[in-house]
Amino acid sequence: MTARLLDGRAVAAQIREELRPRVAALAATGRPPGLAVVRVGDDPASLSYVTAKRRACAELGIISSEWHLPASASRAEILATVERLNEDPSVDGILVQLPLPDSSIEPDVIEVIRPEKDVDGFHPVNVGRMMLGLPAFLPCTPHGIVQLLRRSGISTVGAHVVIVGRSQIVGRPLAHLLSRKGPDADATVTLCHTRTRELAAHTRLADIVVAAAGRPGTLRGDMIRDGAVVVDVGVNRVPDPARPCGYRLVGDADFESVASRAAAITPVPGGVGPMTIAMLLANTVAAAEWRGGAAR
Ligand code: L34
Repeated sequence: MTARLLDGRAVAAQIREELRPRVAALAATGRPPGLAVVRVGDDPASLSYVTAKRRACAELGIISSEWHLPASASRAEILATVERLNEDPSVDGILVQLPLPDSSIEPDVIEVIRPEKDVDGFHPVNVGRMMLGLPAFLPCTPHGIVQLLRRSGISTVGAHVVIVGRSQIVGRPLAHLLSRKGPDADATVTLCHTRTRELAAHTRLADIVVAAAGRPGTLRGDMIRDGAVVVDVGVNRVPDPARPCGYRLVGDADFESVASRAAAITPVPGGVGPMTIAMLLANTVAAAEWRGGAAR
């Protein structure tokens, strides 16, 4: 079998087209949607993701601003930056790009973002609301995966989904979204992680495998059944002297061996990454539409 590619770039473009009239309606009121991005330090991957996010905003007519702080910025400086953006009426959405140089302050920084501006869906209020099935900003990567599957015609209803990786921003919320009731969910979910015994024994039972461990080679062809669907969330830079930039991107799945057995697979790049950005745009537009707190 040769796997069908699940084209995240194409589906993301479709989502952007659906957002376009909503952005235009907001712009017509004189208040286009506004996104503020906070970036701390000089992590090259963060710079590349933030640049892609700002470009996507500009293309759609969302006003974006970037607040770049040095790696040496203190906890108080970062919190003060977020608090200023909380008070700024032109800012509908606030995103603090993770990881922070000092990851121990991430919970405090996330918690200071006003929940109605938390377009990443990371604030405890949004996490709690999501868990309870109340209206909430959904985290962009897991929501992007749900949309990519649905818009690619892959049903999760009654399916066994095995997720490898229990992160707070991907694996854990995805397990929740896919196991809840509803047409884009209703899956039976197994959440695997670094301490899982016999990982392959789990992944081989899956109709859909999500590789979200952040490590290349997490999933190999011999770990899936013929005809499984594979969602590869990894974005890993591996050294490649043959490239001008000195690296290439690989996912968490060993693409060759997995694609030879799978029915469908998301490529890296061009799979989940663009979907993450599309869902950020969608959350920002929703934040602007809900301005003033109509939904909460
Ligand atoms: N606060 N921090 C916050 N929100 C997020 O949603 C993120 N994430 C993750 C890292 N930190 C965050 C992202 O934005 C990962 N992530 C992300 C976003 C976009 C892409 C990858 C990861 C992406 O566009 N990937 C492209 C290739 C990009 C490249 O060339 O480097 C792709 O096609 O996969």
